[in-house]
Amino acid sequence: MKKEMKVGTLCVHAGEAPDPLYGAHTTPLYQTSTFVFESAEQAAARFGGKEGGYTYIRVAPNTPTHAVFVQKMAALEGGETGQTFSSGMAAIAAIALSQLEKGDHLVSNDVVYSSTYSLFSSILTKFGIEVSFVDTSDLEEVKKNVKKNTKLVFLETPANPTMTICDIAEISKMAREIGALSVVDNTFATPYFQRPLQLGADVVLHSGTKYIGGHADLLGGVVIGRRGFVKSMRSVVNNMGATLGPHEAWLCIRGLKTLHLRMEQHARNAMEVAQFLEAHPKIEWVRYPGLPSHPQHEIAKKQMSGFSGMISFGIKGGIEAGRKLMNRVELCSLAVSLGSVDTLIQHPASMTHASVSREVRMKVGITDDMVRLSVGVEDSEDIIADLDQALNW
Ligand code: LCS
Repeated sequence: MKKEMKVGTLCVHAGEAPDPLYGAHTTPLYQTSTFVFESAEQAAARFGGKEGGYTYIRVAPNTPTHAVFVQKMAALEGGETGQTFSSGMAAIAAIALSQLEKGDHLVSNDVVYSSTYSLFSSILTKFGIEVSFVDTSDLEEVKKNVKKNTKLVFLETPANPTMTICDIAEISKMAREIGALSVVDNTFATPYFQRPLQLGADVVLHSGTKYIGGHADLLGGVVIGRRGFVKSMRSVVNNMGATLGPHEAWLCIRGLKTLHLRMEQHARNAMEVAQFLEAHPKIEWVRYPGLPSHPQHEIAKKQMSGFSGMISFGIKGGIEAGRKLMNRVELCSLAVSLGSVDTLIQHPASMTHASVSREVRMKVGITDDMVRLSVGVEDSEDIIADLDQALNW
């Protein structure tokens, strides 16, 4: 595919070609666990790494369906190649396990998805890896915390659930200077609004469960980076077994075909909902990167071409009032996950981030009054009307 194709065209076409066997227009779903070889010699060449191609579903590049998903994502992120996983967490675990060893130091955002926090704070540390959770929105803090043995700098921006933004270009530069790898969890923004590799990051990853799949019907993950980096993950990929199912890979391809359309609508709706909430007398505060009131609005404008569909806000009356709101919504679903076509509402302190201690939550700003909205692609008037009636007590 020509380099200069626009993003919408890439969403629809990148990585795909008519099936050479029967001419099927859409990418076939290779629902198979194993592959038949033409000869014992060919099998030996494939397993010996002398010939590319497919062997067994757990072994990269898994199946031709997975390969198309990787190519589409690589085109969208502007990266060389990648690897799919059974979940976003599997993708993060594989990056950490393949790049870090005993005595290495990891710098991470202090606000990250709760399982990322647990993986870093409770699991990696068991293997002698040192972890520092840092307010990465403050470049001085990052500078103060990187050390000689820092091997990996992990950024989640916008961060789940505070929507804190950090400067990908500046921090990637700092990481490069000390020989550390910069990794960005781009789940909230998607490559439609933010392309970390173009900003200087080494690796980008997604929970494919969210905007990539887009319809709340699958679990998946994907990592994009340079060929050498992806190769360096291969042993962990092939032996850990956190393999994406072929059907999920196929659903991700289908989801990506409309990523550009969905993201435009998510962002347009989120801006309208954020403005509605900011003006509402029962709302204490709103965090949406597109609002001038967001503390890192300027950085967001610099590195994002749009502000996606995630909002967090505090309600007057704290958690009791928040519960009342969540119990009163009718159109919005009270559910975790995010990035689906339908609007989801949840309470981070008692739901997504309940596994993070209250002390840590308070320190990093995951307050008890915080409600998180994943704004869907419905008509914005209807989402706002639902929130308005739910707040009317
Ligand atoms: N990264 C981010 C930023 C996430 O929000 C999540 C999941 C993950 C990684 C992990 O992805 P998974 O393994 O679930 O595919 N976030 C969730 C959330 O906020 N609610 O439920 C899941």
